Amino acid sequence: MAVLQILQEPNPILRMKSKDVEKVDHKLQTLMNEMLETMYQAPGIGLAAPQVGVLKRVIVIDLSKDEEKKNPLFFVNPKVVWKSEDIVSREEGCLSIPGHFAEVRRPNKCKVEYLDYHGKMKLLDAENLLATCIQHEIDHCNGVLFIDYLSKLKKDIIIKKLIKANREN
Ligand code: GNR
Ligand code: NI
Repeated sequence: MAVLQILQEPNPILRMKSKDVEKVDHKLQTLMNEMLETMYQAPGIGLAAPQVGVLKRVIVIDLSKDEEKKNPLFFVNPKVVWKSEDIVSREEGCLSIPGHFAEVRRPNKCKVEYLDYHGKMKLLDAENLLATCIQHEIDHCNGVLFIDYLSKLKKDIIIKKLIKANREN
């Protein structure tokens, strides 16, 4: 199973809008498996297909702790159909923005409609970190990164640092 390369900001691909998946077939399942491997290896708790250069609306998430049994979640064409009024601020990071973390405010709960690993329609009630993570990943599918919610100054500082770090690497 291949580990894929994770694109880093600034990269125009990360700013493009991903397309809906037509059919959950074996080829898409292979992509989902490779995304999961890539996420575990990083390590991260979520990964969206555009982060590995594939502009499809596919995300993988696993919030299980190191010592726990793995609990991979696969979402194809995820759509938030309901968001709670209550907003929480949580510290976010992103594998495409390594080494930078910031508080982001989002609805604490949401309901998400999606196709699962087998192409079956599902509706999930998410809250807390899972709700944050799903919203963060769906943002990726729309070309949005968590730094877009920060002040222009904070965002520009982070982007400058990423460019500098990349020059030196
Ligand atoms: O690994 C990740 N951790 C994380 C922490 C708080 C909110 C969102 C995330 S997702 C991130 C992995 C990632 O970049 N997914 O797109
Ligand atoms: Ni991310």
